[in-house]
Amino acid sequence: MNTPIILSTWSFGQPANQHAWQTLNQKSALDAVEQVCIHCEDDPNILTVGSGGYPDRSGQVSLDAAIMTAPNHAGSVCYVRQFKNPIQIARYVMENTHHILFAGQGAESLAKYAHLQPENPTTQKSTDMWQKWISEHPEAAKDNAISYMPAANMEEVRPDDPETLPHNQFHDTVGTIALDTQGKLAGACSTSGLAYKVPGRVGDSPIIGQGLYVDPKHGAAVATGDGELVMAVCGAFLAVENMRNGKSPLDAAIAVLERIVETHDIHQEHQVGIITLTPTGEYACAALRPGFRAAIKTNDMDQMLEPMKTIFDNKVNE
Ligand code: SD4
Repeated sequence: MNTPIILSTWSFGQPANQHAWQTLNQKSALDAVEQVCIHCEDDPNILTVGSGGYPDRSGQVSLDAAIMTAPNHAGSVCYVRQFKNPIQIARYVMENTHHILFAGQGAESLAKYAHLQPENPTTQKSTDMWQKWISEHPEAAKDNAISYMPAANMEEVRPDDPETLPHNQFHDTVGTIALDTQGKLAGACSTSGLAYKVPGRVGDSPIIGQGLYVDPKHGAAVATGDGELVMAVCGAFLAVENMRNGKSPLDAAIAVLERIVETHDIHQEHQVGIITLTPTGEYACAALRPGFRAAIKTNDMDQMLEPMKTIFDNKVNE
C-alpha cells in the first residue's frame, strides 16, 4: 500500500487538494485529479479556470483541459466555449474514444455523452474584466499582432492582499498530479489560458507532453505559466523524460527551465512553474522565478510549497 500524495499548482490548489483528498484515498489518483480540476472550474472566484475565467480579446472565455495516466491513456479538449467543466469532456475523450484531443464544437458535441449541461463560462465578471482591459489596452484590443503578456505570477494576485498587487495579472491554470494507495499516478490540468489571448490561441495545457505528462513507471509533471515557453520545449514530457533518464524530480524540472532560458529571450513577464512526482512519491516544485507556489497534501502535510529552486532570484527581471 502506497502513501497517497497530491500536488496542485498555485494557492487555489490547496482547497482543491482538500476537496479531492477523500477521493484520492478511497478511489484513485485519476478520480482525485479530476476532482481538483472540477473544484477549480466550479469556483467563479478563480479567475482563469472554468467559469468566470479571463476572456480572450473578443470577450469570450475559452477553456482547455487534459487528463492522463499513461502515454496510452490520455484525453484533452481545447477551445471549449459552452461548458464550464472541460476536464470532464477530456476524461470522456480518454475513456471512450480512440483519440486524444478534440477542439471547439467537436469537443462540445461530446459533452452530452459525458452528461454535461451547456453553461457559458463567460460570466458578467469576465465581461466586466474584459471591458476594463480593452479600455486600458485599446491598441492591443484592436490588433491581434500586438503582443500582450500578462505579468508573472498573477495567479497569486488577491485584491485584498496589497503584497500581491504589483504582480498583477493575467493567466493561470490548475495543474495537478497525484499518487494513490495502489501506487498509480495520474495528472490533469484545466485553464482558460492566457488572459486576453488572441481568439483561437491554444496554449500548452491541453497538449499532451506540453502542459501535462504522465508515465506510470517514471513520473508525472505539470507546467503552468507562459504556455508558449513550455510548448517550445515539450516541457512536461521533457521533465518526465529527464526522470526516466535518472534525474531527481527537482533536477528534471530545472533542466526543463534551463532549456527554456537557453532557447528564449526571457522577459520580466515570463514565468513557468513545474511540479514533478515519481511513482515512489518523491516530488519537486521549481520555477523560472520566485512567486510560483504549489499546494501539497499527504497524510502528514497540507501546505503551500515555494519553489525548491528557481532560475532567476528576482520576481521580475531588473
Ligand atoms: C497557457 N499555460 O494557456 C497556460 C496558462 C497558465 O498559469 O498556466 N497560466 O499558456
